[in-house]
Amino acid sequence: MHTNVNTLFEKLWESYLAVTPSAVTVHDLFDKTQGQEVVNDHIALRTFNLPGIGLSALAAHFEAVGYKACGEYHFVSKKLYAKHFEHTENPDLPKVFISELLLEQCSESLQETVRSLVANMDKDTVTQDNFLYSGRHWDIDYSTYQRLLQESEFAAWVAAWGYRANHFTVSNNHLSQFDSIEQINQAVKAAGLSLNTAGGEIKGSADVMLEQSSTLADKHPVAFTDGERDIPSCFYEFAKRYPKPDGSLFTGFVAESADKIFESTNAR
Ligand code: OOG
Ligand code: NI
Repeated sequence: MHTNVNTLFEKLWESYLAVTPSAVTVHDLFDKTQGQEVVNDHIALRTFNLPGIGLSALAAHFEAVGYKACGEYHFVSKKLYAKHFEHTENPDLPKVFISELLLEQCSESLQETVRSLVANMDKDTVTQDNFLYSGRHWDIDYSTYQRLLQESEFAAWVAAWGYRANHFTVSNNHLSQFDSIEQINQAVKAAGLSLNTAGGEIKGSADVMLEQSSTLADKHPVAFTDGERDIPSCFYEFAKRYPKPDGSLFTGFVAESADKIFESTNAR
């Protein structure tokens, strides 16, 4: 486990950039117009709820550098469970959203496939420093990926990409030259990128204290045992937070919006 939170995020960023070339375009868009560092609202990671590699195993890496669990979320039709984490001392550090696929709710065949992939993984790797950005620990062929895709886009994504951040999120609240998600969306589209339109370009509203949008994941080559293929990798998100009745900014997530953000990595 890392002891330095900044090193952990730097490494997560590097492994994300390696498969998400459009992230450079997005990052430049806001860094150049702002002349300052982009502040990340949050990042997200995914896993399966198998012993030793579930949500809590990933969370332990963040807990080791000062994070604590703050909210939980259920996605019934996607068969996912998630929690979000905040840093106990530094509210400017990115929040972390971790989700796991509830395998016991999936078909026997999906369960068997996932168990056999994960069986190839050395369980000690889970506690190593680099685990959260270590990618895939098993071989997979393209037809297995496609079979998973038919039942669960989430399962197929984790099976193909393994452990890495699936998105970083620009905090609109920290951008001085963009007042709204709408304005950000215009700039992102003008830069030639496509937005995830599931549930509309903007998910949420001031009423739920959170507005979000995201790009569609890049298509990036993955090595399958039977050859390399381009499949959806990772994406960029934009979030604007609104104050709670007590005046402090809302720090949670909105399940109905998150449900649509997951679809940023859907095959299409
Ligand atoms: C996480 C989707 C949810 C949000 O901001 O609501 C999310 C994922 O795609 O793994 O990031
Ligand atoms: Ni997100």
